[in-house]
Amino acid sequence: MEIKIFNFEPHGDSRGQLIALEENKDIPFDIKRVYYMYDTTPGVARGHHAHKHLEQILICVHGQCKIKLDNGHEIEVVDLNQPNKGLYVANNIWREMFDFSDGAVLMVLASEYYSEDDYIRNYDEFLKFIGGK
Ligand code: T46
Repeated sequence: MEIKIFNFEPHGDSRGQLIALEENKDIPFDIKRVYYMYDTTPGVARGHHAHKHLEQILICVHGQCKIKLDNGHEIEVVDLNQPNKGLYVANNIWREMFDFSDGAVLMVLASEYYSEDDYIRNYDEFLKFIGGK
């Protein structure tokens, strides 16, 4: 499976680092929504679903976590461990986020507004959905 990682350019100086992300430049879509998760309970995994249309970029802006991506044929696990590293997650990919470090903040830039209709939350339905494409 092709994994797309973006290495964003920090604007660093003696004060520290700053990263700026612009839609359709640094991020390959219109950014309609931003959300982030924090205070994650130790040991839990989140996600366990796919999206019919949504595209996203995941950035662990503090701490680290792992992302498992499954296209129905192959599984890859990506470490998100730097605030300048963005993982592109396309539609039709089953995803899981796990191994959150203490204090980790996972920020997500999304191409669509929130819509429960876009979720596929059952793995067998996901396999049927991509099989039917
Ligand atoms: C994804 C992964 C990476 C909203 O009301 N608006 C929102 O924009 C989002 C993302 C969630 N919610 C509500 C829906 C649930 O009641 O927040 C609650 C938790 O959402 P969920 O269980 O879907 O969260 P995760 O961490 O399992 O998955 C999230 C995104 O939902 C999903 O699109 O790709 O992060």
